[in-house]
Amino acid sequence: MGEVRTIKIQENITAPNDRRAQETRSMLSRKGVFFLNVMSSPGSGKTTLLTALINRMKEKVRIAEMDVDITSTLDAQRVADATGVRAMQIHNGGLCHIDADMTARALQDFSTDDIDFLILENIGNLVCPAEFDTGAHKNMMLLSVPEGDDKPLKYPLMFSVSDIILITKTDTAPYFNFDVEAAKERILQLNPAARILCVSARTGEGLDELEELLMKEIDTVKKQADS
Ligand SMILES: Nc1nc2c(ncn2[C@@H]2O[C@H](COP(=O)(O)OP(=O)(O)OP(=O)(O)O)[C@@H](O)[C@H]2O)c(=O)[nH]1
Ligand SMILES: [Mg+2]
Ligand SMILES: [Zn+2]
Repeated sequence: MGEVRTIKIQENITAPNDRRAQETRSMLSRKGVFFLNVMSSPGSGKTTLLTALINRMKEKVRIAEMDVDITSTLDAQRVADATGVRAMQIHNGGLCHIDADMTARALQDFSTDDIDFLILENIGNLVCPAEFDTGAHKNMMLLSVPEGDDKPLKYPLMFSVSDIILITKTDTAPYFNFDVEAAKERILQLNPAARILCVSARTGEGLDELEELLMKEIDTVKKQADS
């Protein structure tokens, strides 16, 4: 079994979130660590996709993962067992999101000296996590086919703050009336700069493209740190 530590972090509501987030981003930029925050509703497939992605990328770059959950250690354990990379479970005291201060305090206990790529699996929620900058360089979100193509209309903030938007579980398309073009149009109306990819952790569709996109981000942060 992979080893997983757990840290309990309660929210400090007085911390000015954006300043704290910027401090984390600058600290990681100086070290050349690309930090990706991954969000979606519960069960969209974050852990499954990240596990597949880490296994494809772990020989090329050094990766660590943090998972946020209310009480369980299931996701960090799943990632540690399935990939062998260093994983941390953050228990956030029952909140439905994680903010910059909680992320920063978790990082005090989780070394980022020996990695190139830090992933945060945020808590499953399409509303709150979008309101808090965690200090990540980029936000990535998943919209799975079973959830429906209307979600950009119902949860616009999440789609607006995400740089990379994955339409996932595309292997289930035959069973759902998910209109990919309509979803893309709705997303681009909210967020014209969004990179939208269709992926499936089951079939591997789109994972080459996603890996390539993330490798570019990792390279960019690394080059800026070296210069
Ligand atoms: N068909 C199909 N099922 C998938 C895919 N990705 C994930 N799943 C399934 O979706 C379910 C939820 O996946 P998880 O990876 O646990 O989802 P999550 O977003 O991490 O869930 P929370 O952490 O609870 O928010 C599991 O039964 C997965 O096997 C996919 O691409 N295709
Ligand atoms: Mg998960
Ligand atoms: Zn919340």
